[in-house]
Amino acid sequence: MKLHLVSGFLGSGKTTAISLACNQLMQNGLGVGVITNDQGINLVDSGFFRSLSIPIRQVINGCFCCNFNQLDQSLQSLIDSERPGIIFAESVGSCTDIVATVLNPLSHFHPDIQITVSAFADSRLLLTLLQGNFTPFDEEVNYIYNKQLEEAGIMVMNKIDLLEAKDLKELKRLAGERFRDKILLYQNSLNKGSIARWLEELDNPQPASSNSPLEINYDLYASGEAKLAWVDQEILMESATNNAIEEAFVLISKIHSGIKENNFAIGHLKFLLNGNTKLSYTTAGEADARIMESEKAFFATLLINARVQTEPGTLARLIEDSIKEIETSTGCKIITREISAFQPGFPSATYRMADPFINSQPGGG
Ligand SMILES: Nc1nc2c(ncn2[C@@H]2O[C@H](COP(=O)(O)OP(=O)(O)OP(=O)(O)O)[C@@H](O)[C@H]2O)c(=O)[nH]1
Ligand SMILES: [Mg+2]
Repeated sequence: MKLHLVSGFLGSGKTTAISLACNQLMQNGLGVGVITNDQGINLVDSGFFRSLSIPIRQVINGCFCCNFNQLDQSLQSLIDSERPGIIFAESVGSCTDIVATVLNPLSHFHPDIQITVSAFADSRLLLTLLQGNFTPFDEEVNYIYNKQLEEAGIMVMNKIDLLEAKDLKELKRLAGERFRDKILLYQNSLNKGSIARWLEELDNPQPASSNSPLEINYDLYASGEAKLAWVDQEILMESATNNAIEEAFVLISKIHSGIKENNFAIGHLKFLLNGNTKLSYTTAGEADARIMESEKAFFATLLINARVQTEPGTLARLIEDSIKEIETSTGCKIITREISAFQPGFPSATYRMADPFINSQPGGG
């Protein structure tokens, strides 16, 4: 059994790559499974994987490292019920230190499982950082971003299709200089060939030394996480005019533009419409809606997962105001079924091991 840990910042493309990789593996007759992870409970990504009939388990209410036992149980449950050859575990995009707190404990307790770690980065954001330019995020958030890249043996510089040729050349030069000892992949996760290349790399046994346990300042890490607000909200839209889908798109666009107008940096703003259509905005701006606005419906469900650099109360109010405005302008009725707004708590790992086979000490943080 192989387990591929997939880390990397919010919106860098982990779910996209994993879903395409699973499709390819399933087409080749291999059993797969995915473990999703988040600080929240009601996850767009879990719904997205379910809509693709990919078997999943979730580790919720905190990162893998703080919920190691839940991760372990999810792994066992997937193995027992699906007998997969390959499992992908996608860690929440605000999490780091996973070599010491996830990889090493897993290797310690499951020496029979072959484990890899890939860290994803949005090539555009990474290039900005490597060039020494300002990103839209505060320094403490960038600290997490850099730590995620530092620890993984395989670095996937993703979304290269969105870079101009000269920028890709520059990224290759700068990344080659900074990450000398890593396997560097320049990837377009929407492209089958690019995903096949990643899978090929994952198939090679990774020497334990290719991943590096971090020296990390947990206070700084925690303050980076605390800079981000999380709002998860599930709503039901009832249209007076059989236009619930169109009205949902208007609401999505209203929430996005509200966040932009306030100049809040977006980690990831994602939506799951009717349990099967994922729309996604990151700080670089793209939304990849498969347009279905002309579809007629009296009802639509919308799950909102917003991870944005601001206060949770501010973000929740912005979403609520957008909802009210859409109700007034379209005449539809919007019922909130579930909502939570918070910022991630101080990370406190179940285990922290500098080496899987030598020392073991409880706790990170
Ligand atoms: N053009 C392009 N878009 C991509 C690529 N990979 C991902 N995306 C888009 O980037 C957005 C975010 O992708 P996700 O796969 O949801 O990112 P993620 O890392 O799983 O995000 P979190 O789980 O929130 O941390 C979506 O709009 C994807 O369609 C890529 O290689 N090229
Ligand atoms: Mg994801």
